[in-house]
Amino acid sequence: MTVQYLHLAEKILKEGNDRGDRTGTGTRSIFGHQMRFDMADGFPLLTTKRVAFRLVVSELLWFIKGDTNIRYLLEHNNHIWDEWAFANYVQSDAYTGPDMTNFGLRSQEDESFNEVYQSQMRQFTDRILADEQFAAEFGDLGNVYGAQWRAWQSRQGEVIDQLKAVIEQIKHNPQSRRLIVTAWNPEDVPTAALPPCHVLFQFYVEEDKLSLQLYQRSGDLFLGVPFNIASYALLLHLVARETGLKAGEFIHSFGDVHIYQNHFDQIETQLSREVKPLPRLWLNPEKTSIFDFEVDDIRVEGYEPHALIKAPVAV
Ligand code: UFP
Repeated sequence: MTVQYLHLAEKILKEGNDRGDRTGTGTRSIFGHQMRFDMADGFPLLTTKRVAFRLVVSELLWFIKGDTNIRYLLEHNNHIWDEWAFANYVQSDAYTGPDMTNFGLRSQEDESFNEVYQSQMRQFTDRILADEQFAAEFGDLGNVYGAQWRAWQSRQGEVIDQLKAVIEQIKHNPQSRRLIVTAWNPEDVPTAALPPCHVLFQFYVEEDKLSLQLYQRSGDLFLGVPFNIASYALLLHLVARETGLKAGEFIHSFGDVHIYQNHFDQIETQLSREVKPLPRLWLNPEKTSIFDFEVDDIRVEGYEPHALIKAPVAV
């Protein structure tokens, strides 16, 4: 798995186009790529740097629950969606603190601004945890994955549970070519803070094996992609458990897959590291339904990666 990832990194560095991007950081990117990970080879968690699997788990369970409020994530000490909720908050009339315009880039470039930002952010997340009403107003991210997967609003005013429906279809109509969950809703795109990066996924059943293919429209190879691979591989395992099938392949298809200019050194560090064996996934054997899993029911065993590599996130 790590070899395919490093191969993609080399391909982007060698063949990619240097481009400006929405965040103002600049990337090197290619368009269109596919990786295939056979779950029989081990759980695809990158070994050339440590990936925070516990964050993958709580985020995925948050999606599966249909939750869209960052409060659940904060309760599990997961801060990966904080910036998006904070951005809504600082743009609202309720926010009266120091100017936070363009906080993502400024916090990376200006150390004194970064201190002010970190302090405002801490106050914000503390209040989400402590104050239920504040959380309801400013912790909710609206139409993000949880809502699209579990509570898609139809034109007729009905609510469609795509995840439940696709699981039913896998169980009762496994040869279907329509085993799809989509997060991309054109109606929401103009107003979404972050339109879905994982646009759509499809299942395929062959004998006793379940496979999953994801189409990711945009992938940050260093920070986002290792996380995304682990997340969808875990989703595949959970749906396989629920449907009584074996986890087969996770196929990862990309649109624009890129390396940010300020991640080049970190990628080079990874390329210089030796690949290690993949870990195994442990799922609590007492749980069968995907909707019953909690964070303690899921872990990886035998994960001994190289050390964490830090890098700025483009917001
Ligand atoms: N990104 C990922 N994976 C994710 C996620 C975001 O790689 O799961 F939510 C990256 C891709 C891109 C940026 O670098 O975040 C989103 O920006 P844009 O919407 O302009 O593609």
